[in-house]
Amino acid sequence: MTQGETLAKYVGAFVDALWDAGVEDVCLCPGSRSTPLALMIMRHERIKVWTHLDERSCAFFALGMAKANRRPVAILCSSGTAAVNFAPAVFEAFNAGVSLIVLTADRPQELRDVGATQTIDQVHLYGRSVKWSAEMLLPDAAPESLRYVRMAAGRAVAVSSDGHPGPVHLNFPFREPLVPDRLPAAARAVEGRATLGFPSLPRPSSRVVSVIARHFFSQHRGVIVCGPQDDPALAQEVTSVAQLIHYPVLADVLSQVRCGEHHNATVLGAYDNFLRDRPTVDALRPEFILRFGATPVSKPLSGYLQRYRDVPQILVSPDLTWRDPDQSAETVITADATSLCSALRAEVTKRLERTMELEGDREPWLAAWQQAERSTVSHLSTAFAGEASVSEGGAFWQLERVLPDKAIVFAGNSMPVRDLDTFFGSSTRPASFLANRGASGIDGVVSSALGAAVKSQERVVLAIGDVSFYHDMNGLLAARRYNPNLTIVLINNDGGGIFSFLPQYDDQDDFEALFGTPHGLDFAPAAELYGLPFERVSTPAEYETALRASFDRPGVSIIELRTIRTENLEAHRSLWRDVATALNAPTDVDHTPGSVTPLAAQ
Ligand SMILES: Cc1ncc(C[n+]2csc(CCOP(=O)(O)OP(=O)(O)O)c2C)c(N)n1
Ligand SMILES: [Mg+2]
Repeated sequence: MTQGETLAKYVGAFVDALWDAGVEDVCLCPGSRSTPLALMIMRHERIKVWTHLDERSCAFFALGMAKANRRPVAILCSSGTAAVNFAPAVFEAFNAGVSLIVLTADRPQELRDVGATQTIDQVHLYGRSVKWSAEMLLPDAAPESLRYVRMAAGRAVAVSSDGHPGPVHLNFPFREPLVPDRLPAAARAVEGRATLGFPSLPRPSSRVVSVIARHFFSQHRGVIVCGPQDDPALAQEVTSVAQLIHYPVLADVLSQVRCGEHHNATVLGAYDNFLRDRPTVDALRPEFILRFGATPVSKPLSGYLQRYRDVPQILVSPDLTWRDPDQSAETVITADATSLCSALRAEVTKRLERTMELEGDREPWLAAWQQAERSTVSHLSTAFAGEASVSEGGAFWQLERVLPDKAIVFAGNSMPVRDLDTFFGSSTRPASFLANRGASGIDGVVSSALGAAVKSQERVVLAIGDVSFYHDMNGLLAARRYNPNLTIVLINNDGGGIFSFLPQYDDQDDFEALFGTPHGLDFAPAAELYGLPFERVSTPAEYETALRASFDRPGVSIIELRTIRTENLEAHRSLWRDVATALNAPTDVDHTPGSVTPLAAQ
């Protein structure tokens, strides 16, 4: 058998099995060593190929696709530093629980560690930040090898999608010549079928359900916290339970619980503002806390959870990743959140039907939370409605008002995701929210939003800071190539605005050079480079008109809002001061985004 035939059989078997296992999209970059995989993937009749030039952007684009449609996406690159450029997105995928199948091409064993060009040590390149990694066999058409390579494809997808999803890495050594023959599918066909995995989520045991239900019935001052998570079904289940037991649901903007038809009076989204107020935190002392999802964006909320470490706190986790950096939880339960909530709903309903009574007078507890929420929202509305030019917070408050139903908001790290969480309210209008919060890098956000947009039927709006935008300007090539419906709101405060909220702001001597890092860039020519419409706006009317025009126009548009970092800091401070006053507790307000522990810049 010629090398070309062997490659066609072996690599073809792998690619067919990837498709069988559920991989519909592959994002890849050019290179020589990856030729066998690139050609066989391209020749597959059904797999869709997305080409990119920059591996870092490529991997982040794939990550955005996988986040948006919650399906595995494969990425492929050549050997050497190309594979290292996948790393930021691989680490984000690992932390955030996103299914990525990472395929890297490599030199064969005899060319490793002997001075061959474009060769680095790629074995276990991503360390412990992949769920599985395997060094693949050299191409070989023996039945054992073909069975193995197909099993590896099925297993890679199954491991990657199981429980808390994540990346897997397969490193493929290839010896030259690298071009597979064009064998017809029938000639390539190998006996048997691919091994497929069927991941299933952990269902809660009846013991777990009854332990939590007992808390529900005996503790009337209870709180449910929903942190970042991507299952759209959780919202309906968790809010139904909350309504039955009269607990407030503190819904992180990335929890998918804040906005949608399931929304009811238990769902709160303005707590980041009012939990900065110490008297309010004192007054809202809970007896029991039930938590879902990853670490909330809001530091005041994390502060609240730390403050009440002494009350029973149960954290529900999809697997053994205990996402509780402050160690506030007393108990961690491994279960699928949505299944657990539906089991809890059934259990609570059953107990109520048996005329078991919820202890305590529950109305005042929920009403106190709702009152804090109402007072905050009313104050924010007055403050933002009166703005002459759109502030960074106002950008999110106003976005909520004009966003089309079912749109996806992708938030950049640093202040955008925090301002989204703080100022984008809760409502019955459906919307979903994404961000790269696994490793909270500012390095691939443009690409991830573009990836999410190509997989979404709905409008995607990316809100991003200028430093993050600069970081991934390369990613804009995908806007030109694939032109999905994406509105980019570029919040340009000429540097890292978040750092003004941190203690190092007090050291003004070195602050601008080390943290503020003004760059003075005009981004209009960058938009022009990629042929994208670019508009700079300032007043609320201009902003609204530009947003609406972008929603009506197919493709990618960039709207730039220029703000001033010092004014932004003062605007946040005075809002929170006034919110506290409105809550009738004007003292002791903490002005940093991280109110209890210092905010780590992420
Ligand atoms: C890859 C990476 N490098 C550095 C950081 C640290 N960092 C966190 S926020 C930030 C500044 C971001 O500025 P910008 O995107 O303009 O947002 P702003 O703070 O102005 O809202 C930096 C450098 C990071 N999170 N990720
Ligand atoms: Mg900035």
